[in-house]
Amino acid sequence: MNQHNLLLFAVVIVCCPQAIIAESVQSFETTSIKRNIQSATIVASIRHNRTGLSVSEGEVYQFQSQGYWIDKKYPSDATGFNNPFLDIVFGEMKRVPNGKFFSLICEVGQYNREIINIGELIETNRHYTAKRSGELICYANDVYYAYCNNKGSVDLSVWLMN
Ligand SMILES: [Ca+2]
Repeated sequence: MNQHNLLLFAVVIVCCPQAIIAESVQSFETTSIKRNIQSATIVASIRHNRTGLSVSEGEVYQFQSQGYWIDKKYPSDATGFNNPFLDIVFGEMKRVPNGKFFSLICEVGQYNREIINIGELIETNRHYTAKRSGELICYANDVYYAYCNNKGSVDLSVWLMN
């Protein structure tokens, strides 16, 4: 961690003390995504939103979203927002650095690093072919220690294409 990031980390800890509390992911029933639409709510202030919905390797999925969420004073939908100042100062510290701020991101399973930029898929109207099987665990793309000023939620809808 360089000096700039160390200072940022200190500021965030002072402003967001709950950021240092570890979140545990409890065991949870999941269901496979089917051809009919299934939905889950993704809360902006939660770093790991369990959806209870699981993808299967090799299957093709389509995503849509509804609703708005807010990063401090910047509203966006699930496709996220661009802000030149935030991108310069904090862009590299986002959990998915090459994704937009507040783009909806899902990981497949708790411990692997299969990351789906759902916001970008929705924005570009593309499908997703699952590279592995597991539950979708989702979040707004933000700096890991900066979730305390997040508000709102988006609803993610997903269905099986093939
Ligand atoms: Ca934030």
